[in-house]
Amino acid sequence: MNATKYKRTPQSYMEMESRYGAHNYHPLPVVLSRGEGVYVWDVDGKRYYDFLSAYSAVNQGHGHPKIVRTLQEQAARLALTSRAFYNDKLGPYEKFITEMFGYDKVLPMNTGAEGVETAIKLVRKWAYEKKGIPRYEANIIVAEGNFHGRTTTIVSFSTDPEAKEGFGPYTPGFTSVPYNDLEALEKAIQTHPNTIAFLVEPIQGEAGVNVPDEGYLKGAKEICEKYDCLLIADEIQTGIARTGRMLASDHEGVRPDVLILGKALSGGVYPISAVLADDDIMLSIKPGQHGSTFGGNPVAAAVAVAALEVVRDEDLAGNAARMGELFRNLLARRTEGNPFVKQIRGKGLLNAMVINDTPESDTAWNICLNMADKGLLAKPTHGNIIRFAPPLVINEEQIREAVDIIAQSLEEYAR
Ligand code: IF1
Repeated sequence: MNATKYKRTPQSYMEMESRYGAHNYHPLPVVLSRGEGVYVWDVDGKRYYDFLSAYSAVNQGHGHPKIVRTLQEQAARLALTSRAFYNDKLGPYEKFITEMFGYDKVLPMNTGAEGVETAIKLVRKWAYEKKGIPRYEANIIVAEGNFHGRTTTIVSFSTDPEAKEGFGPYTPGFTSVPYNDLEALEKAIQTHPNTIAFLVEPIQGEAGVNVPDEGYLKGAKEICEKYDCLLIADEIQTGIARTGRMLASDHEGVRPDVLILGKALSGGVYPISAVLADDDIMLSIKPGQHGSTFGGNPVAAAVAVAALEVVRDEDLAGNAARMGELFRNLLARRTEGNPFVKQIRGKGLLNAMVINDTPESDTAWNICLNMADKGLLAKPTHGNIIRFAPPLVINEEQIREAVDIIAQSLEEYAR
């Protein structure tokens, strides 16, 4: 037998993914095999700061002992029952999460996109039953530049050609308005009297950490109230302490009518999403009308409680606020005058740097390659924007070292 045939090099893993996997991603050329806290290691044992955190799913840090232990113990004890029967983890989880976020009820699902789909179905049902909207005439307003997932309905109201083009026919029932524009929102509701809801990200993640003006979400909530529409907040990426508060909506004291959570609701070990709402809305969906084989399974329920307890007990929101402030200040100071740095923006530990080059250029990609070389992983979005979103357990010393790496990479590039 030829032993070399079985040799596993970084190159061989990348080739296997390319040969046997669909080409729906273009990853940075690193092959990871281990993680702990804010760090990940590649197959050669090289350590990196993880400044993507699996798109904010790993807020609690890689391999958090409490979350991993909960996952292992519950998987061994009872993993899946389906919702045809009760289980002894779901009820306690539902009580815990509704009390934590202050809603009457929760509907458990798995992926973020499923959470968004669930919210859409929920508000439509509510509208036909409670609001008296003519059958199948309900309209939902969304924001330009949104990212809510990959299902056919969700890409139907995307404004990103990459996410949308070629996947029609598209689902009707959505109108989009410019983000961060309250006047446009109100006008759209007036133009579409069957509008039932406004679906929005408190900060647009995929759009490149697009932080709206202060008061935007509060204003949107007021407009929704004025026209008896529901505010649906997609906090799949901004929630669970990422922006320095438990929810990004908390920054403005806004309580969305429908709240969607995902990603870090599991600490990144399992796909868990949730839709929260009060009885008036949630009870519009009756037995048999919506569901999921895996939604609300015992592993998910146990893991979500553990993941939320970690966020609360370790004050990850407070740490995200403090470390985010430090990160933006240090980075701004260290990159002052660098011709490639156009803007640094963000809230808490959801941050981005806009690179001063066209979206078609490979400048941001090359800077990311250089940072990876120096031991920090981040990925460009929309060509010229680099997101910086480390796990929320990061400390001051680690922030300083990470800023050193980022600043050095940018300096080298500017030379
Ligand atoms: C991909 C970005 C992040 C989300 C919000 C719902 C979902 C997401 C606000 C869907 C998912 C992802 C998924 C991932 C890339 C990614 C992403 F690059 F597109 F912009 F996070 F920043 N709502 N975001 O951000 O959740 O169904 O994936 O669990 O699709 O490649 P999901």
